[in-house]
Amino acid sequence: MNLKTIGMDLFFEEQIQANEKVGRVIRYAQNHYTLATEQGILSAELKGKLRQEELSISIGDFVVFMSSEDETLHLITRVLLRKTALLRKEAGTRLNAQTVAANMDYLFVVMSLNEDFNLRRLERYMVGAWESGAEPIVVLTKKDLCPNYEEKTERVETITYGAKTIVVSALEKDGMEQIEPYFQPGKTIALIGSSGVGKSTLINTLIGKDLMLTNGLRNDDKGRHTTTHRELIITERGMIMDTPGMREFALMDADDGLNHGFEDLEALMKSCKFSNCTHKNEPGCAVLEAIEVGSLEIKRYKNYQLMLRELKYFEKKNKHKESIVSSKKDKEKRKTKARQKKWGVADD
Ligand SMILES: Nc1nc2c(ncn2[C@@H]2O[C@H](COP(=O)(O)OP(=O)(O)O)[C@@H](O)[C@H]2O)c(=O)[nH]1
Ligand SMILES: [Mg+2]
Ligand SMILES: [Zn+2]
Repeated sequence: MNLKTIGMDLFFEEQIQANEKVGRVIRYAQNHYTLATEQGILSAELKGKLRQEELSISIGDFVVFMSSEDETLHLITRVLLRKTALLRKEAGTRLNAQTVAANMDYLFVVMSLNEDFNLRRLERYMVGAWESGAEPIVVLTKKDLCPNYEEKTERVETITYGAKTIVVSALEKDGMEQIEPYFQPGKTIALIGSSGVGKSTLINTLIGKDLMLTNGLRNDDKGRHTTTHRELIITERGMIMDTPGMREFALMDADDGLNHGFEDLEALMKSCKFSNCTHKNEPGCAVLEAIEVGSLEIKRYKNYQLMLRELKYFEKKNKHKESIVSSKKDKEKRKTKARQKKWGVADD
């Protein structure tokens, strides 16, 4: 397998030595990581030291590995710094971060136009998506079930600044050509969205094969928990991965994402008359004015406040958590790298 096909580029090349072997995690089950490598598909385990560090390796990660002399055993020794990562708070825990997907170039935020349609949930997903560092694209599905899809698309576009919106029916292969600009050789797409919105169907239609199990009933828009087969699918045409079905998307450490997802609101808050405006009852409050004239939906503002509180609470509780610290470090390094690239400064 050509390393370019699996997404290897300068960002990762700079992190490895000439004699090191590198692979990309495409699947994980019971402590075994399936790697796509130059030598083909291999099954690898974590080196003991990494296991002790409880390092979380995600599908999409690039790793360095070594092999036994007879090439039958493979051990992952190192995980490369991530280009992008989608994090969420692990379900059922208060404090743990879980990497949902790593090193995707594009993040498709998938929502169906009928049952699942929920702007507040979309806002939440968008915050996580912006935070990931990948380019978010809103994908509205099941167009065939929604006669007023145009009106709904317009409503979506009022809350998803800077992200492109695509409307499709994967079942009827309608609008799929809009996905082509993102499904490109060496590029990775990751999908997030509630279960039942049509992620697996979209993947199957895109790659032209029934690789993913979908909820078998046609036109049943209440499908749930149908993904049993989660993996990074690699083709010569492009790569795509699903994420675990999630009932809720709990944010963590997503202040940049919040700023980006609510650019409109942040700009408003800066233009209030008083710099310490609490946007409750002050004269000259740009937020209250916008709500009054109808250019800002109060529900959007409330959702923003909710997420802000959530992140603040989380930050306080997590001050000393290693998992967050390391993901923060990752992020800072990424940012420095991006800056260096921008200003043409040589990397160390
Ligand atoms: N009518 C219609 N149904 C769809 C479409 N996409 C998916 N579905 C149906 O929605 C259900 C859930 O789809 P699935 O792809 O398994 O959703 P996932 O949980 O997000 O992976 C299945 O019954 C699909 O057949 C679509 O574009 N139109
Ligand atoms: Mg699925
Ligand atoms: Zn104000």
